[in-house]
Amino acid sequence: MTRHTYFCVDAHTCGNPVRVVAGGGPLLPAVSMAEKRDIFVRHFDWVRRALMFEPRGHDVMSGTILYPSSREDCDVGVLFIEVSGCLPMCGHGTIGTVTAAIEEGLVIPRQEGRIAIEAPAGRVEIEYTKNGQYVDEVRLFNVPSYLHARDIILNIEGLGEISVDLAYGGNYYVIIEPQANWAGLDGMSAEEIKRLSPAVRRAAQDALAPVHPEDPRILGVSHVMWCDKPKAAGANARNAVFYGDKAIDRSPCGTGSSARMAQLVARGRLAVGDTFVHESIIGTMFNCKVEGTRRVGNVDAILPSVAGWARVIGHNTIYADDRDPLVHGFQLS
Ligand code: PYC
Repeated sequence: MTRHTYFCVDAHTCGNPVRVVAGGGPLLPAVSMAEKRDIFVRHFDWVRRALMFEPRGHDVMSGTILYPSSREDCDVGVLFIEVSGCLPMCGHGTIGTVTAAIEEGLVIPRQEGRIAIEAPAGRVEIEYTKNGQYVDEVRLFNVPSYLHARDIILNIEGLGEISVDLAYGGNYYVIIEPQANWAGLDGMSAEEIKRLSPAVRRAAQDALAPVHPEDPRILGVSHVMWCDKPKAAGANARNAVFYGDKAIDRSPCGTGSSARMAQLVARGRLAVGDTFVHESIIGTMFNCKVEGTRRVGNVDAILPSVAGWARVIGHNTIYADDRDPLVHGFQLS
């Protein structure tokens, strides 16, 4: 019998789960986080499935495994695990992980209020503010984000022809705004989002098959963002982001907000220096900003920042035990 034990700090960022594996994750060689991600996906993906899917997780579960970073300029390496796989970058995951890591003393910052993480998608600087022992807010300065394609027509069963944009913010997002064949989020149930999104994602992938201009390991359309006007006072826009097979982000989605700002800047609807308050499907908000610009390969990109709060909800020691016929998790189809 083999029992693997994972020492986790469970948290949520604006409603979306973040399970931080602080101990027990598989040992990986001292290479970059991008290479660690490749090795993990090839040899240890069962760990992700065990910790994310039922019966230890659920259809929306998301988390991270902490590693030492091999970069001098980073305080910790972060591997993102979730129901859809191992993302190159995750915004809500970063906010929850930094909150848990600081509050629980898992990372000792070299300078109070600032750390840098090594994500598979690159180095991400973080600023956080504290109130006593608690972290109030985390702001991440995300990877350069850019609009990959605009005005792409997709024919989707159940919707008809829709026009979408595709943008990168650490993951590739199909972005759908209200239009003739889609009235907006108010007329759409969560079940409908889950039913329509896989077809939209498939069609966008078939049409565009994006590959990151500087890192060919980052590729493919993974997320679908349905956009609408805000409901909450102070917000600029609202979204529902679909990922995996059944998940809708309860937070406003950090990489999604970065992709959305890149799209809006490219379309002249937002400018460098502008703030952008993004509202989630449950009314929680991220305070985002277009910090600057950068070239990525041959394309114009923005440097986005995203700020939000997270709460630690408990410690969770989880077993993945060979005696358990469901050790590798399951998902209802
Ligand atoms: O916050 O970047 C994000 C994210 C990705 C998937 C779910 N949340």
